Amino acid sequence: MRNFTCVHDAGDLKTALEKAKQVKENPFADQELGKNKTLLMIFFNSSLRTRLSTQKAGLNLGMNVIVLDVNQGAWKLETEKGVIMDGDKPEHILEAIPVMGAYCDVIGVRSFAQFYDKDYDYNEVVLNQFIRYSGKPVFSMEAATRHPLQSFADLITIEEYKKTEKPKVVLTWAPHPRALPQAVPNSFAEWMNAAGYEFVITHPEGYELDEKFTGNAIVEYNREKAYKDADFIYAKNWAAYRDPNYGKILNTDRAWTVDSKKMALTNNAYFMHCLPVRRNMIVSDEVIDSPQSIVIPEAANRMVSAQAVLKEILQEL
Ligand code: AN0
Ligand code: CP
Repeated sequence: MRNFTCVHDAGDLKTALEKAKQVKENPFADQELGKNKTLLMIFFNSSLRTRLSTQKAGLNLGMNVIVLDVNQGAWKLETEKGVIMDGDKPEHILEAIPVMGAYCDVIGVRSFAQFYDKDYDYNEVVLNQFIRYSGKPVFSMEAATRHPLQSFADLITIEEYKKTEKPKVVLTWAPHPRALPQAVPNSFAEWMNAAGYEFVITHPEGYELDEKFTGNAIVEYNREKAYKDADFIYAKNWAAYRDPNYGKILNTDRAWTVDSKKMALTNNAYFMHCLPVRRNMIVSDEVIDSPQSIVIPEAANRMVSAQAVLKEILQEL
């Protein structure tokens, strides 16, 4: 594997899952693989899980790890090409990226959608610049349109908990006070489609995602119908994708909060969320505190997905 930005980079999912299982069972088996190799993690946005789990994954593989929060202590970076740099940004990403590449062997990048310009976001300008100019393998730690390490961990988790070969997995939109990117739901849809599960998406009108990611997924506007007989309920907020409302909040109706009443419609479904989660907005305390909530093992699997991906990248260095 050279770069890891989407489900296609993971190759055959059965094989990827098998390899992830080996990593989980024996996390220190490949300590030599990363010896004298440096992982550089670049954050343009906040993180708890991605930062810690990816760092731990690198350490498990014997790597050295450097973390840079671009917005804390580094020079402010200009990302637009061709601008006259007379503003508040002293350095251009066109120099910063190859410099970063010179100091490491593998680069992880977190760069969320900014919601100023849909094309800029959906063309993954920042991530692609790292791929183009760093000279090093690059993996996404949540970019503008996808969060593949999260989706891979979600897939691992569903495989661990599922009781039938093709479980019914339901992605439900849920309310949130701030406009959040579509990266997690886009990516989740892409991975669930690739896994071949029965996959249903439910959201209020106006929250349709890019069909490039949702593919043939069933979009069910009737929430109760969507929940019926679900084996997994995966909650997430996202801002509107479609024009003219790209990046806008259209709805904050707490009727969409995942609660016990709605969970009662399911096939005793497990509750999942990528975290961080706002309690009693996205999900009621009762549901997230119930035995059906698997958000903690889901987050723990972020270490597994990160290590499985880093291992593949290291093997091709
Ligand atoms: C981010 C998002 O929704 O994309 C990160 C999730 C992993 N969430 C927030 O900013 C709250
Ligand atoms: N799920 C996830 O990526 O969490 P962080 O934003 O804390 O990394």
